[in-house]
Amino acid sequence: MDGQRKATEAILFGIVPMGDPRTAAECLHELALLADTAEFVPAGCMTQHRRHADPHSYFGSGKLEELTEVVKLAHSGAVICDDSLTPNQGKTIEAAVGVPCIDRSELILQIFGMHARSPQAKLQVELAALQYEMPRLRRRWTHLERQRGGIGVRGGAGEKQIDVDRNLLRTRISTIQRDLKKIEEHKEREVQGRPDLFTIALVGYTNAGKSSLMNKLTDAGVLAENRLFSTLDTRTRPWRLPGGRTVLLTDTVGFLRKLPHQLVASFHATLAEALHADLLLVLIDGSSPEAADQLRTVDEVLETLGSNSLPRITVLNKLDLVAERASLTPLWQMDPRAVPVSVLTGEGMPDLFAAIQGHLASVEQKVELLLPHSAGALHGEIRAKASVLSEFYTEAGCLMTIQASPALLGRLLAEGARVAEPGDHPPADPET
Ligand SMILES: Nc1nc2c(ncn2[C@@H]2O[C@H](COP(=O)(O)OP(=O)(O)OP(=O)(O)O)[C@@H](O)[C@H]2O)c(=O)[nH]1
Ligand SMILES: [Mg+2]
Repeated sequence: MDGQRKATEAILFGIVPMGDPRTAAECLHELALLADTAEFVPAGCMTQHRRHADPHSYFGSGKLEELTEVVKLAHSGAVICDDSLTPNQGKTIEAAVGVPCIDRSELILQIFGMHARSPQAKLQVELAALQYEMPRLRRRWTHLERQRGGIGVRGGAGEKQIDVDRNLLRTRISTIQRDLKKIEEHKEREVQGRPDLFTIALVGYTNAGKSSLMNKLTDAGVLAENRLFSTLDTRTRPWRLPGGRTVLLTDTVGFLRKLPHQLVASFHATLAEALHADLLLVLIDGSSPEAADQLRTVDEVLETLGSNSLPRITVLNKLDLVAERASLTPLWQMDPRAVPVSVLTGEGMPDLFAAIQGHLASVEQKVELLLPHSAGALHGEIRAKASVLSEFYTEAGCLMTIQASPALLGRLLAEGARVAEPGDHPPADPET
């Protein structure tokens, strides 16, 4: 990032439901975080109580005049809207306030653009940005022509240029879609080639602590910081559960209220990869006043992705910042089995492990196997992939009581293990 660049001061604005008792700053708190992450300096907040946005100007005309006054007084360089604006609304607002108007989608796209690292994430962000740009080309050009009006630009040049630009965008969009398809096919093969380990995906609201939990449980060393959308890439690492068994843990991009649909669409493959999981850990910042809204948003996004029927454990993180446990009551009403933890202090982690083990016990089968000496090579694999509840060596081989997925059991039986029979047990010692 250019250290010389002076951050632009921006006035934040948005519509709130009639009767919402919160202050403008409280209502726009998340937008302020987004603006800050995108390196704007939030310099003021303005809200209007309305049932619906004005289709032409978003705010009503009186309120828009007020916003214009504030922009002038504060010498702000931009205004940032809490919602996605239609191209027409954006144009009307810019004409009134006289500085660039950035809407929520554009802001989120900028942040994704700043944080994208892998070729896949970069392409996904570019695709979403181009799709966002397409219907707005006209606005950009009328804007440019107005700015350059005094220096002899002939009328209508923009119109032709819009057609040229639109064609360029279409070509670029199809190239990106083709490149992404190749990357996705490659990743799909990678996922299919994974060993048959139980897979847990960390999903949830952005900044809830997913990457911090991943780092705590594995040696992933992924970036975890107090910014929105630090993680844009899916990363999968083995995690040795207490007891020695290994599962796979996947960290991925966070969710957010009013996420631009272009982004959800273009990150669909990344999210779908994460959602190839056997269990979801849904992380929420339990200390946030908006935790219940965060949980609802995560539900909505999972539903959009067709993944709301996957088994899940809700995790209420940042318990160290929760002053009164009673404040978690609304969340427990939404999910009575939600587990409160603090990834930072470790509080509640044993409860989370117990909840995961409990889930495993409910979906896996418990059997006693005899592993004959001839199939001894399977021993290491069983220890890594299944929960071993007891183990006993006899003359015929190793008697193991294990808990494993039906798929793994099927394979073990096909490769030489067999279900133990009463005769496999050594006779009881008459002395005892
Ligand atoms: N106080 C407190 N802070 C935490 C805890 N867990 C994580 N954090 C902090 O919360 C911030 C966000 O953590 P991340 O792990 O990056 O969150 P994430 O869910 O991966 O976020 P994105 O990748 O941006 O969606 C970081 O500053 C962490 O240090 C916790 O239990 N308590
Ligand atoms: Mg993260």
